[in-house]
Amino acid sequence: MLPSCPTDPARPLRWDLFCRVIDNLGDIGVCWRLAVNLARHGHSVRLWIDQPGPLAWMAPAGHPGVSVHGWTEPFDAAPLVALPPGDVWIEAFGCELPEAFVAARRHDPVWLNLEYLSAESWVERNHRLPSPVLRGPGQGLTKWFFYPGFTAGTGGLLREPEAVAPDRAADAARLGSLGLPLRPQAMPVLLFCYEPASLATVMAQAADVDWLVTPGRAEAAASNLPLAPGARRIPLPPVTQVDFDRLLRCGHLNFVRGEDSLVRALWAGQAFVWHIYPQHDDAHHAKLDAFLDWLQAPPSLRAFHRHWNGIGPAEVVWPDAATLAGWRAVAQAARARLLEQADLLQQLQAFVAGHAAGRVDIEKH
Ligand code: TRH
Repeated sequence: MLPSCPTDPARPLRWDLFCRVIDNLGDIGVCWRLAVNLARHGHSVRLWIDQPGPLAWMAPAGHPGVSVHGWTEPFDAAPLVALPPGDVWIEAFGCELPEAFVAARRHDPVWLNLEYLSAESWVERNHRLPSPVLRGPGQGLTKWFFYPGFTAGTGGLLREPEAVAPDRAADAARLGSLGLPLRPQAMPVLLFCYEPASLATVMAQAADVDWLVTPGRAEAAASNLPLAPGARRIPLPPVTQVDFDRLLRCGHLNFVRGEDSLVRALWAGQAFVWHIYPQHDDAHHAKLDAFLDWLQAPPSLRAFHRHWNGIGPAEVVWPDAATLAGWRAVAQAARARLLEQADLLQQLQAFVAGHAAGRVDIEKH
């Protein structure tokens, strides 16, 4: 047994964060955001990632305190000797850490498995559960499940200062410099989605809208669809994560998808519709319902979500001004509830500090 890492909560820690990109942008998006948040709290982070390509436009300037390392298999552990050992390991979304990395450890870290986001009730039960490592070079260690979530009994959500107190003037100046041809009389609507079941119907109804269409799947899905009178498509380039958040704050209605942009839409406090990441066994249906329950979504917003996500026969109706105001009010109320709770960074730091003080098992059981 190696000595435990000195997780003195008063000193900045070294975090090894592992990310394996499955598809889309969520894996890298969440991990980059987490790394930056940790660094902003004084920690140093090594982000090990198998496909770092999108960081070239998502975060071209990098961030002080975050170093990005390629993760290739077989993992070459030799360079680790020259690096200070990590205090905390995070395997994001159940990506298994390379055995060579685990075997090369010089002390026993706090080992966390950061899971996917869900509003389902089982999340509170599973959050912070231990998972003893029974075989391999980590045998004898314990991994801990860490679940982000929307309630106080979960690990919370990542929340930057800009999410709490946005600088509207800086947002406007920066978005102005992107040169988007927004028209004052048209409503800006951000489109970030997969291939929604009702995209054609929605676009045909949405009059006087400036559609800010994100590149990739949304652009491919929307490019040839007929528009309603007075509507226009504005194709976006890939923008940095910071600018993406700004776009969400400026959109009067935001179509978001996956995991990370959903959270940013909540912080933006504007009306939004979520295209949930589809799972082959339709497990996302219950996940969507749980989220809409937590959101306290009115019937119009529920119906729109079901249609957008291809669930059930609900008739899609483009929201009028009053309906949209109602959706925005719901988003803002949810945001206010979230601001009352500890965020993911606070929870992570408290968990690691509790681990150092030997309190973790006692708290959970
Ligand atoms: O890309 P996604 O659909 O990612 C998904 C989900 O996270 C899903 O839960 C997961 O299982 C799957 O990947 C593997 O959506 P998401 O999570 O919103 O991530 C998008 C990220 O891309 C987010 O961090 C914002 C960022 N982004 C930019 O920074 N600039 C851009 O121009 C765009 C379009 C996105």
